[in-house]
Amino acid sequence: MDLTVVDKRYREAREKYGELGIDTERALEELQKFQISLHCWQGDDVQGFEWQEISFEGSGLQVTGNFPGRARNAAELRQDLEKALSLIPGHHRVNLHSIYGEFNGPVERNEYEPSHFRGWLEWAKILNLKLDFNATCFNHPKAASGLTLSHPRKEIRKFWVDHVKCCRKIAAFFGRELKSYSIHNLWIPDGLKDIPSDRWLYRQLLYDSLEEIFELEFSQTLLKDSLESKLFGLGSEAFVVGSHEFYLAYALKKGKMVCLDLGHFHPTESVADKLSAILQVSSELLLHISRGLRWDSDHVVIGNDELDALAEEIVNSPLPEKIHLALDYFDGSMNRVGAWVLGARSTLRSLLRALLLPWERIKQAELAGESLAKLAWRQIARDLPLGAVWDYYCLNHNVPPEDMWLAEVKDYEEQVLSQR
Ligand code: RNT
Ligand code: ZN
Repeated sequence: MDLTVVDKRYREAREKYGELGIDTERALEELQKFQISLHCWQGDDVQGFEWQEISFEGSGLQVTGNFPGRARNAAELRQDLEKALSLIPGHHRVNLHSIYGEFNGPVERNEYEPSHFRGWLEWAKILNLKLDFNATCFNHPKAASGLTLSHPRKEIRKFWVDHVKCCRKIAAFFGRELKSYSIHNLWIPDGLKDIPSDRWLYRQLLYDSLEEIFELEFSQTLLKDSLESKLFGLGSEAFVVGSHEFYLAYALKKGKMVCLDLGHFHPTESVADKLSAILQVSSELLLHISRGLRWDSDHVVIGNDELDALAEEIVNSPLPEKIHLALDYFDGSMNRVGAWVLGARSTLRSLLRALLLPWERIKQAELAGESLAKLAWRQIARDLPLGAVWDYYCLNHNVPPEDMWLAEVKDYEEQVLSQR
């Protein structure tokens, strides 16, 4: 698209928004502040680089699709991430799972060390990227039963406790080296396929494991811990040990944050509604932005009502910087680089949409009890030229506008992915 056309359309849009008292320049400045943590695991269908074949048994996770070009090693994954980042406006973060270390031979998960992530660190330094991190308590023979930190057998629990301890150290190492906190998120698959007879036992075991894990304290400038709950998973239909209530209670008591994954609640439950509730008490939280179709299906994020509602809550929060954004989905049925780009761009575009709503009018109408006007302003806002502002933002950040990124992804597919 011609630069001058984008410019002209933007100027027209700015005027149109201005008539409603909306300052597009301010919105674009605000948008620039949002950082999204790009999940490395979309690049290779959550395979990782361990020496042993991974199995999804007991993990509750399922990746479908066999699109060609999956990254097979760290160099390819980094190359793909770079491509994706070059098509997403703004400056973002990268989220690693522990199985993406460069191990050069058999290393057990309770032996993971910062040195296994030197390659990622050097890369992040060159690109000025901050890294987040995740323990991987799944896709492993010791997790095949679907129980890890709450396993009734002490030695299994200990193995996973030690693994998470290693991972928190690695995250803190990133924090120190990159001079920015690293978020360590903990999700475990623990649960039961059928009716539990002793819910208390598993939750007490998990509680005790967490106490051991968090014994070692780090400054929040290096490491921020988050805990991710789930409603149910494959094989944990009847009972999930780390439920929302469990982690919320734990996090509030211990000064940790919770991670809310959009796919981890009942389909009619609104995650957007939870932000202002939790943040009255908790000082921060993490979002796993995903798109569940009927269940926690981890579909690629695209704009929809749920994402828009979430974005509205984020931009209306008095402390938007306390809401950490990360993507979480894995779809192997399409170009994986494009899947990152689409999800990140859709999230940013929803944030921009939310920043450009006529809030003054909507809020005033609500406070004055004018319900009709409140709804009408929302409806009127649907006709505003959001796309023109978005394209202008993209071009200003040297990334292609909405109708052009797909061609670049296709090009990369032909030049790079299809050669693998
Ligand atoms: C699983 C959780 C978790 C994972 C990643 C790979 O249901 O959403 O966040 O997706 O750790
Ligand atoms: Zn998640």
